[in-house]
Order: sequence, then structure tokens, then C-alpha cells
Amino acid sequence: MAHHATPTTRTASMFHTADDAAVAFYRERGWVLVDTLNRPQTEELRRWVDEIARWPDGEGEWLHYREMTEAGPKLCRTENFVPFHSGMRALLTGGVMADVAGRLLGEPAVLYKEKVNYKLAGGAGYAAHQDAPAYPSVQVHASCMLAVDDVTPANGCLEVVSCMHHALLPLDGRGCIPADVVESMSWEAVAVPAGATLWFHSRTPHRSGPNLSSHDRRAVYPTYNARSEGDLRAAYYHRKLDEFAGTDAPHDRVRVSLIGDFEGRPV
Ligand SMILES: O=C(O)CCC(=O)C(=O)O
Repeated sequence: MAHHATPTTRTASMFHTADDAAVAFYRERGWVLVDTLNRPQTEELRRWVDEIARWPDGEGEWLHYREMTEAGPKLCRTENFVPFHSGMRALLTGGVMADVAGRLLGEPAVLYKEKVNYKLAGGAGYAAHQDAPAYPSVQVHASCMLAVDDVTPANGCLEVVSCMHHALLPLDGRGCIPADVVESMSWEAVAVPAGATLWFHSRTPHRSGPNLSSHDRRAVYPTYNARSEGDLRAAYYHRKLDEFAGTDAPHDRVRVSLIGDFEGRPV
């Protein structure tokens, strides 16, 4: 887990809307920070995430994942919750989120998958990776981190590499970016205030550190693809469940993805 050299921290450059300047920034850099929810909407999002976190295991088709921390087992991710939560469904499949995704993709967008990454106090980080190898079936996606809590370097914000979203990088044995390539790139830590959204291309290299603070750092991550490539959400979750069922999980990390980017310890 010693992958974090000191990145530059970015606190500025938040766009108020996904206007032409924001889209141009995204196209050039492969990521952009956009103000998204006002304070009451952010409070409501926080309540929704609390509700989802309380859903029991095994009573629905949502997927909860847990990691071992110094304070014992903690929830680290929930996926496939949109069919079971009307507020989240409205927020992520229609309205402002899908609109912004469509502007960034340059055509109408449809939700491909969604997750909450909880990164509760003491939660682990993610090794440097591009998302594209974990997202089969379509060429281009736009993802984002919609911050539920203020996301800061101390609680494990994302670190990104600008202007590297044009090509797939080599993979190491876990499907992540090899250490020598990681070291050769210039990483920027992007703090995201609660209610704002850090949008990033599926080939934008990113990583994050553990949550070393005493407060939880929750974020919702919807991923969109161009509607012209199809509505592939159900197929994505079928395939993921099949692949998880057909292969053994590694012993040293919690498996939450089709690549081994999450550094959390199994419970
Ligand atoms: O939530 C984080 O800190 C990073 C998440 C991430 O990179 C991922 O889920 O692919």
C-alpha cells in the first residue's frame, strides 16, 4: 500500500454547471469538477445513503461488500441499488446527472452501473487503475464521484492524472497500472466538497489513499455510457455475478470489482 508519493492537491476549478467550458476542460484533461447538489439535496442524499447502508444482506439483489479495518469489519461498497431506491433512481437515471454525462459524452447517456463507496473511517484506498478494463461491452464511459461527505486528501480523495485518457495503459497482475508507470506520471489530489461531482473518463488513471481521518468519506459513483451503445446495465450485473461465481477471490484483498484495485482486507 506504499503507492502514494505526495501528489499536488487541487482545490480550485469547480465549474458551477456543465457548460461549454466545463466540457472542454473534461475533454482536455479527462476529468472535471462540477457543483451539483445544493445543501438540502445533499442532506437528502446523505439520508438515502444511510438507508441503503442499513439494507440487510441477502434480502434483495443489491450487493453489499465489507472490509476488515482496525475497528473491525466495515461496509465498503454497495452496488445495484437503483432498482430498489426510488430517490436514487430518479437522481442517477434522469435529471442533472444523466444530463451532464450526456454533455460530456457528446450524446444522450444511460446509466451503466452504480455504487456507493463508503470508505468509512479507517477504510482502505484503491491502487492506481483505469476503469475501462473493468467495464466490458462498451468503448467509452463517463463516471463520477458524487461526494456525500466532504472528500479531502486526509480521508482518501481521488488522485487523477490529466490528459492520459486517450489510451489504455499496460496492466499488472491485478489489472491495475504497473508501479513503474505509476511513478512516471504526475498525480493530482482532487478535493470534492459534499454535493459536488468529480467526473472522469473511463481511461483516466486514478487512485486513492485510505481514510486516515476519524470521519466517514462516502461517495456515490454512477457510470454512464452513450445510449447509442445500448442499455447494458442489467447485462453488466449478470456478467459480474457470473465472473465472481466462476473465479476464486484473492485471499489478501476484498474483491469488489472485475479488477483488483481495492486494497481493503477481507473480513
Ligand atoms: O472511492 C475511492 O476512493 C476510489 C474508487 C475507485 O477508484 C473505484 O471504485 O474504482
